[in-house]
Order: sequence, then C-alpha cells, then structure tokens
Amino acid sequence: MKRKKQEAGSASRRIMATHKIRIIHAADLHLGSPFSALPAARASVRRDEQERTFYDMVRLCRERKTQILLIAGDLLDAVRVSPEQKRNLVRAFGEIPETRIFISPGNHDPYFRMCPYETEEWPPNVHIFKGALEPIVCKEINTVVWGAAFRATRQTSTLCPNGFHISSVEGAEPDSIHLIVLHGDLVAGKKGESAYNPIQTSWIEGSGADYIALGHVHDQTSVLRAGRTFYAYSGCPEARGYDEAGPRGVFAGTIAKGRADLDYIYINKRNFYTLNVPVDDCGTQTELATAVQRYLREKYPDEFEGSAFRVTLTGALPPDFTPDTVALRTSLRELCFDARVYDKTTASVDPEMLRKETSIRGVFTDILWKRREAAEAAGDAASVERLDLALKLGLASFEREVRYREDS
Ligand SMILES: [Mn+2]
Repeated sequence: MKRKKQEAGSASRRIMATHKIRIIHAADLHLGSPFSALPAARASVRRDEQERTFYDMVRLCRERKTQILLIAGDLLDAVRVSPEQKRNLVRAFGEIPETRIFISPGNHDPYFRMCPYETEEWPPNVHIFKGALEPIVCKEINTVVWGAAFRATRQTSTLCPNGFHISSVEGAEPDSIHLIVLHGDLVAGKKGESAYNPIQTSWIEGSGADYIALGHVHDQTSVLRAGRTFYAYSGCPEARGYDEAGPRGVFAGTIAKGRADLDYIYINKRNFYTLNVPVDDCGTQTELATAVQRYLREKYPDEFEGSAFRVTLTGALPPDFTPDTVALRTSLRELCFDARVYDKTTASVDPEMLRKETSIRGVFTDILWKRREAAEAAGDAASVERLDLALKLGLASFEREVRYREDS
C-alpha cells in the first residue's frame, strides 16, 4: 500500500518535471533601422544583413520546433514601416504556424491607432499586446503568456501592476507555466525611475512567473533569478553601431516550472568592436598603419575583414609626428567593413628636460607641467588628460603646423 502510494507520487512528479515548453526569447531587432552612421553603401549592406538575421531567427524557431517566440519590444525601429517590410513580417511569421508568437511593443514601436500592429492582418499564430498587462492562455501546451504594450514612445508609469501575482487565470490549469514578455528598464530601489517602463526586481520576485523575457537593454544579460522567477535581457541581435559591440543573438531553450534551460545563440552577421590600439614609438604614418593593422589582424584573425572597428590610438609618439587619423581610417576601410580612428596618443618627450630649456618651448612646457602636477596632486584626472593634450599639441606646434580639429 505504502509502496504503491510512493509510485503514484513519483509518477506525478515525473509528469510535472517533464512539462516544459520550447521557447525563443528575442528583442530589439529594430527592423528598418537606417544605419545612417555608416557610409551609404555600407548602410545598405547592414539593412540587408539585419533582415537576414530576422529570417534566421524565424528559421531557428522552425528548426527547434519552438512552441513560443517571445518578442520583447522594438521589433521595428519606427512605427513608419514600408509596405514591403510589413509584407516580410507577415509572411515570415506565417511560415512558422506551429510557433505561437507574442509581441510586446516597445518605445520604438508603440501600439497606437493606425500603427502597423493594428492595421496589418497578422497570421493567427501572432498575438500583439495592446496596453495593460494581460494573460493569454495557450491551453494545448498548458502555458499562460502575459504581456503589455508601450502606447507611446515614453512610458514613465510602470506597466507592472502593484502587487501583481500570476494567480488563477480563467481557463488555465493551476500548474500552468507562466511567461511574461515586456519592454522596459530594470530599476533599483523604491525610487527607481525611468521613462521606459520602470520594472522593479521586487516586482519580478513577487510575480510568481517562471520566466520573464525582457527587452530594451541592447546588451544581453545572463539568465538571472529573483525568487523563483528567471529573467533576462536577450539584447539587440544585430548591432547598429559601435556601442553594441561583439557577437549578439537570442535565447533559445526550455522553460519548466521553476526551471529555465536557455542557451544564447549568436545570429548576428557582423561584429562591431571598440578598442584601444597601442602605437608607441611609431614615427611615420606607414609605421602607424602597419602597427594598427597587425594589431587588429592578430586580435581578430578570423574576422578582421568582415568586422568594424572603432580604434583609439594610445601610447607615446615622437613630438614631431602626429598621426593622420583620416588617412588611417580610409586605408582601414579598404581592408575591413568599417573603421573609425581617434587619437589619444601623447608626445614622448621628457618634460623635466624640456622645461629647463631657455626657449619659448621651455617656458611653455614649464607652465603646463606645473599645472599638470597640481591637477595630478588634486586627483583631477580630467584636467590631467586635457593638459596632456595641450602639451602634446603645443609641442607639436613648435615643430610644424597643427591642423584644424587635430584634437578631435
Ligand atoms: Mn531597443
């Protein structure tokens, strides 16, 4: 009798444990971004790549037999979308009818009258949230998906109702898996404010949901946990500039009650990197260009040609040589996808020697060096940096003409 009871218990536990669903969590695709920071030809390449990344996400849903795709806002870069883009979206979503798609509009694609979310005829597997947090019951997979929508480009009052808990939803089983998909800003403390739907970690903890798919922050987080609820930002899958560095993608895997097994899958087509490159002792433009190229090729051997780099030159150079950042940028752009070059090098002079010189140069160095020492003693790093630049440009001007905007 006792044994039988135990068996029944373990059998029901086994059923509980196997109740899991396959999901993909994506956000911030920003489809239709103009990529206007790039040269025109590069921008159009990026628009095409962004679209392919979107299709790769759809393909991933199909390949992994994904039951639920959560899109946590900013699917579109702007509410004005070309008819072609709308057709693309409707068709692509229609091609994965087995995947139920839930979209919570964000600050870039808010839900309002006559927006594409309202005017388009979306396939039946797509649900777009329209305003306040509401539950949608997916009976066939014993899951409830909650979502909400930005109604404007700002959302200073939270979309997370006070005291919310995933309690009973009509038509849902008590053991349903609960997912929430939201665009918003995680804020700390009771006073945490944001113009983009402030979300408190305590709200996440109190929600009782199994997983919360977040959008808005463009860099992914790991899968975090508050109470029994897992949550994460999946980040923007295709970088739109240098502030969105490195490989990017979506979360894919399974959610069960109290369990999130998610992998981060990279689906971006191209990487953007921001880095410092030391160019100490380069005395000519050719040496400099060679040093930068060698550095980048060694650091990114497999992806140098396909990637984009925002390079800041650092180190000490002879005072009579100032890098030509425009020439360097132009030559790099012929070798890799895109390049920006900034010069933060300093002049390799010995100020202690120079300030003793009986010359205007000596007096100049002495004055600036005294100020620099004072700034350093006061711990004023910004002034030290500014005085280093003044010293560098000043000393260069004794050697040759200093170009307009050389300090940029
Ligand atoms: Mn965004």
